Amino acid sequence: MRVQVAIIGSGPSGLLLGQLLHKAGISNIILELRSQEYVLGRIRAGVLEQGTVDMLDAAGVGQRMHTEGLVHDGTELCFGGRRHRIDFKQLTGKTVMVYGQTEVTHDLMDARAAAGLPTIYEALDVSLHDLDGKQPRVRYRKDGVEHEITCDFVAGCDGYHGVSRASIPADKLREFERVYPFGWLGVLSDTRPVSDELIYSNHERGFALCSMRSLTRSRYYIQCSLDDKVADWSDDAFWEELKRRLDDEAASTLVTGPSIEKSIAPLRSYVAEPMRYGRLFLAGDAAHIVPPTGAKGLNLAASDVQYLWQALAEHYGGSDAGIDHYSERALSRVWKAERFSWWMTSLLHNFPETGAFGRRIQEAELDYLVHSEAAMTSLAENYVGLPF
Ligand code: FAS
Ligand code: PHB
Repeated sequence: MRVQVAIIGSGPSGLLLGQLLHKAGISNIILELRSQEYVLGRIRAGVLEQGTVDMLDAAGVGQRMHTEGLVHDGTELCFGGRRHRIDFKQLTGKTVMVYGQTEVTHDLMDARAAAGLPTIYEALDVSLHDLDGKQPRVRYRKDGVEHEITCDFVAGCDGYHGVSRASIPADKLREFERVYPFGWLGVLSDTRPVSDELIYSNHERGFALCSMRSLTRSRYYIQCSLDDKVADWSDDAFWEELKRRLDDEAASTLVTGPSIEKSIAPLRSYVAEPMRYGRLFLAGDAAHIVPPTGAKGLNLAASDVQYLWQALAEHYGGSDAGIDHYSERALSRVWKAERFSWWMTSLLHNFPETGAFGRRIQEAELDYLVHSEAAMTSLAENYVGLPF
């Protein structure tokens, strides 16, 4: 089989890239390791920047998002037993869209199917070949049968554990990483959200986040030990700990209920440079990971895809300026989002190793933040998304 672009991975990066390439008349196929049901079963991001919303509209998949998504004008920081609002709209003129990654993935999969575009699910042993030549090849096994695809380019959209980054010779890659000494225990519940907007809480017992997927489905997180296992946490234990980390009003009005999903995610900051090797381009989590505190992971995948589909369209229009500039352009925005995600994580989580001094510094920074329009504007402009 031959296509212009072979996309590895059917997460948001791969699906959005496939849709935008198709609209630009560029043939593509997606190879996905897992089943479609497995991909849709993963519970991940919840907040979309305006730039991501605009891209989903440009891809022709924004309808349900505008109908079912929730536009948020701000968020609240909770510390010292009180909540403080950061008014994105007043400070930046921008808002964010609360619409789960699962729904984004669903909408993109539906659009891909409607366009009759090929996706090979449960494609095993994907391997990439001749990436440094003019005719890369991708091999995979499906139902016991070996297949080979020849293409012009390979888009590595296969996440942190994928095969694409691993196919780049080690001496061609520079990696930057920070692993955090804690994780996030997340719960999804069909309960009314505790507040109209998200609440990010800094508490001496640990970080907590109150988010949502709709007006009837809530998403909550608490900072937990990396030694914790999901089985260690009953629903009741989770709800009681979450209440301890919130202000009195939120704790008393929190609607609890059975968890419909419960998982622990480790937190890391990670960047691989460059995001290109020959005819292979990395996008999304395949190239970088952020701690979810700043709600940047999915949104960074979107800006990578924006730069990549434009660069590939330029190539087929006769100019390689875009593909030659892709890595540098993408990394410029990636590192700013890495910085913001690291800063939000450092500000809001409990770091026992920094001791009482570190705690006082956090308290002083939070107090300064909520009393300084300049500081709140800086948080707001990063949270709503820096320009693509
Ligand atoms: P993805 O990892 O979503 O997709 C990669 C795809 O490639 C997967 O479907 C995988 O099965 C497939 N794949 C892997 N190896 C392959 C191979 N060898 N061959 C073929 N296919 C292969 N971001 C936020 O903004 N907020 C959050 O709250 C948040 N929570 C998260 C929780 C967890 C547990 C994780 C892991 C991430 C979270 N993220 C969050 C980040 C997340 O949303 C990512 O940024 C987003 O999924 C990135 O999308 P992709 O780049 O498409 O990668
Ligand atoms: C979520 O709703 O899953 C979510 C929202 C904001 C974050 C992280 C996760 O910063």
